[in-house]
Amino acid sequence: MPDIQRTLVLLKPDAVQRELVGDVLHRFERKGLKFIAMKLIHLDETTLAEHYSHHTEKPFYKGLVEFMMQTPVVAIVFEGIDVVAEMRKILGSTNPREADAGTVRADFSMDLAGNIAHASDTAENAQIEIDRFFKADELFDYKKLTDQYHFGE
Ligand code: FUP
Repeated sequence: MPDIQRTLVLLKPDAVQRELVGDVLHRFERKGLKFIAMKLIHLDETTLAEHYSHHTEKPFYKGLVEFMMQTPVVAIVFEGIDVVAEMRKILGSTNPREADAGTVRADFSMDLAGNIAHASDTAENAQIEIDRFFKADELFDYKKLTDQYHFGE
């Protein structure tokens, strides 16, 4: 049985300011990934302290939080086979200068904080992050007619 997962993506303020939202979203769409929720959110310090709880003691934390509050971010939930790992593969390594060519971060960025997008690292964390940013009735259930071309029968 295929492992149907969900993952949470945030297109960060650098993507918004640099007018890259459409380009990045286009890459996800061309891969056949299915979004089931999408909205703008202006993050606050409380939400970011939860989201980056593994970084609160780090020297870069304050700058990271200020950066993440510069503009609204585009929050998206994707659903599909192995979508957690697939999304992280498309984005590439956290540091854009170490990311493989062809990935979003390698192709669009040189900056560690401004690395275009966040994506959940495990299915378990994805569920926590989705609950953090979305209400249940903001997630949609629909059939994508192109699934047969992307995933076979
Ligand atoms: P990721 O799971 O790829 O989002 O990576 P991390 O959770 O390790 O990092 C979260 C954010 O902190 C990244 F967007 C980049 C930023 N960061 C820095 O700004 N400086 C660092 O030294 C490490 C991470």
